[in-house]
Amino acid sequence: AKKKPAKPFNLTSTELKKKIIHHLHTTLGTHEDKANDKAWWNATCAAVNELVFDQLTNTQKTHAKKDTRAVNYLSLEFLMGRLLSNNLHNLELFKEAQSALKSLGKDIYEVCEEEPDMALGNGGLGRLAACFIDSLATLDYPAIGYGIHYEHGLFRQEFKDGHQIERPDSWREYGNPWEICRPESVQEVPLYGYVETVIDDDGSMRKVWHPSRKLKGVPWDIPIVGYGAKLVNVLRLWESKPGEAFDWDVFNAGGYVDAQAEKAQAETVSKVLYPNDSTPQGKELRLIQQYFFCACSVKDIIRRFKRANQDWSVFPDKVAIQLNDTHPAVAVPELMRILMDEEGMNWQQAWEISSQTFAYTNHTLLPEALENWPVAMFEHVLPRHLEIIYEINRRFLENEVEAKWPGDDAMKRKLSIIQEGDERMVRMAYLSVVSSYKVNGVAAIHTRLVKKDLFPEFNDLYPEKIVNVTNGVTPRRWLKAANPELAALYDDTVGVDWPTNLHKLKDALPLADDAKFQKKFMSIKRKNKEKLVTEIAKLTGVEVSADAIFDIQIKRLHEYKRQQLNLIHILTLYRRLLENPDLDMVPRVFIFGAKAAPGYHMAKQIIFALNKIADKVNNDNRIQDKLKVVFMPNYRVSLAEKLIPAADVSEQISTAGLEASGTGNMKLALNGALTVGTLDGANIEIAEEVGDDNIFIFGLDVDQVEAVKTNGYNPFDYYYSNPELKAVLDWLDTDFFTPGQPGALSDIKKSLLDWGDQYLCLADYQSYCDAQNEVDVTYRDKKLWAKKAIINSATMGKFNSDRSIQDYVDTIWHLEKCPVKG
Ligand code: 26M
Repeated sequence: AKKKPAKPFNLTSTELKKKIIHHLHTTLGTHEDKANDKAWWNATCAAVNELVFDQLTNTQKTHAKKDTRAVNYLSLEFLMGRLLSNNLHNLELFKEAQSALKSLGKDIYEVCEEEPDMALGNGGLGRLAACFIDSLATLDYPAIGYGIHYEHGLFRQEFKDGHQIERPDSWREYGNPWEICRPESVQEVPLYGYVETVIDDDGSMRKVWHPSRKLKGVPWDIPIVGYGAKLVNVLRLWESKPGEAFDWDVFNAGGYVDAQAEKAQAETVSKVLYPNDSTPQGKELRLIQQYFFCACSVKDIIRRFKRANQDWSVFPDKVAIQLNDTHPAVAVPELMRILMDEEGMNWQQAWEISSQTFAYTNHTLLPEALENWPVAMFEHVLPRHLEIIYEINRRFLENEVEAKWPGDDAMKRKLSIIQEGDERMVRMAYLSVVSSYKVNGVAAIHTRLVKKDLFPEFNDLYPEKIVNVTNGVTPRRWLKAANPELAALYDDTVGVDWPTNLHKLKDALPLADDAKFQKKFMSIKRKNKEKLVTEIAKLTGVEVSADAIFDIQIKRLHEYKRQQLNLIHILTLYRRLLENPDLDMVPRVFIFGAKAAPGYHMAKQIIFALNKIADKVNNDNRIQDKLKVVFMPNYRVSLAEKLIPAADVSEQISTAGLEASGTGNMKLALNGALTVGTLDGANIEIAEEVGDDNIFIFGLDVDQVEAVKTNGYNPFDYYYSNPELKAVLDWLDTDFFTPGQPGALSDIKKSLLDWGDQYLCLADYQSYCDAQNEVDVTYRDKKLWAKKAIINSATMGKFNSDRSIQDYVDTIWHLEKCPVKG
């Protein structure tokens, strides 16, 4: 094994211990004798911050001085999870902190458990943003993440009689040690009002927006420590407050209550994260959230630009703005507005700059997930921005579309940023494509479909614009921190530099067949499973055995992700077991973690059904514990960190063509789970890396899905021709799982039959059952399974988010590294 490079901070555990105690006394105002774990956690964070804040200042000085090009990552979501363990790992001080706390009688894992998750995101898109800012800092790239300082992150999930209920999440109720408020950098945000056209003396025309309300954006900075801690970037999150023009006169004149109400309204803007991840609801508050944080961020970007530059024409050389989906697309008309209305540029000058600045990442092909805003609402909230969007659209249609398809009005209607009809809509995806210099999909197949199905005409118009950047995950959080024992095994086997060069794991491949290595690898898996057994008992009361196959599906609940396919397969096994309790099968524990959007009826039904099935199966002593079903409540980043290292099987079973990439698939394989999956999203690239023998691929591929749909799909064909399938679906109509409530699970059956089975579960059912049978057969051969698990983990090098970021840098951002001296 290679020698470790010098640590960023040469702190001994004794020195760290001193700092922790110091902060326990002076920051927390308590004492060793009476401090609880929360206080120890806070004191440890404060000790870490001493190092981090210093390096943050260094970084900001260096970046300001060098004025290098930077990327500004605009995202409504950053799903950060917990930061203490991650920061300690990135500072390479985890071991030191562990022994420091140990000598104080504290277990570091228990102390870390005190930290509430920063759940400022829904799922994949938000977690990707978090992995990306980790990689940007690790690779020495200047970057800022911009988002919203939500008071409440994604709701906390509880179950009541098997039903999901949503409870507010309050991640910073008692303060948060990681954030720094920057009142010196507040920004003002105008809203509503009207636009005046002014003709100046020289005959030229100007637009003046007279907003009727103003908000204030207060920035909170979270330091982002790169691995090795050379560079500390920031995540800047905006909190909304009433604007300065807040009516103190009304306040003094006895309008105290009204003024308080206005204040509350302003604070509502950053109050809560919208919990949808597939069907935007078109709520005015959501549009205001989007504009609020884009306006603050664009102003902040311009302020920094102006500090170092006089000449606007270099703006696109200094600034890249990445739009994480269309959610922040209103930043485009906002930049145009500032350049024209405030900086006095004409359209060409402003457009030249703006259209070289923005790039857009598409994360979904689901038509219902594409954001469209009613024109009337847009006009009410942002009248000037609507005008600008009209003008972007007019020039696009009259110049570019007309040049390519002369006289083709149908084409103009089709590609218009404004969708005509009863209720006219602003199509945010089209606005984003037209306004960006690059558009990217998030996995090879996804990008292919973005070009072919989502934006084919745009791809004809701009043949170089759409590119692929396959997603990745940070191996620091998802292997080093989450699976310390496997990380240590890799340290010993392939050397210690795999956290920054994940391809290094391949050096372990020759050992995939080695009995001793297999034993080490699988005994780590075993230990992780045993830890999860305890956690499952604690959180659900269900007793499971680590001898069983741990088969895990963790992701948002959505019909396209097909938790219901997993469900009907579980029922299939259960039926077989009831018919033959001596059935020879490897015991299996099916584990779920998933939140449903609060208004998504079918998703909530599927959760309810799984909970009811779990109740029945887990308490049925006829089946000799061969089958267990566990639904872990409140799935979130910190729970993922416990589940993923313990997984044997990773369920990635979306209808082909619908999961843009997936990133859980990468995390699970990296930790030695074997994938049962469709040829969808990044599964395809995972299969290429691990080889066809080491993954259980089933079901229709993208082309077959398309063919089935065009030929007219009828789920009843499968229902009537497959007796086992028919039996399990009919089971859902009885009250077997919901005693006294017949029909309580009928909607699931209906959705799979009467309502057309939109996601082709029945078409893939048999193939899925066969793949699951393969899993059972393969697992019996312990050595064969170990070999496949090792190959899965050791070939995940490509899915390092550092590689994704380097792809963005090479094809889209063109940044230069800007290392910082310690
Ligand atoms: C939109 C409007 C209003 C409220 C919420 C939304 C919204 C929020 C999140 C819509 C979609 C959101 O996320 C979509 C998402 O997470 N997509 C996933 O992105 C991952 C990262 O690229 C991919 O790996 C997943 O395949 C893709 O589903």
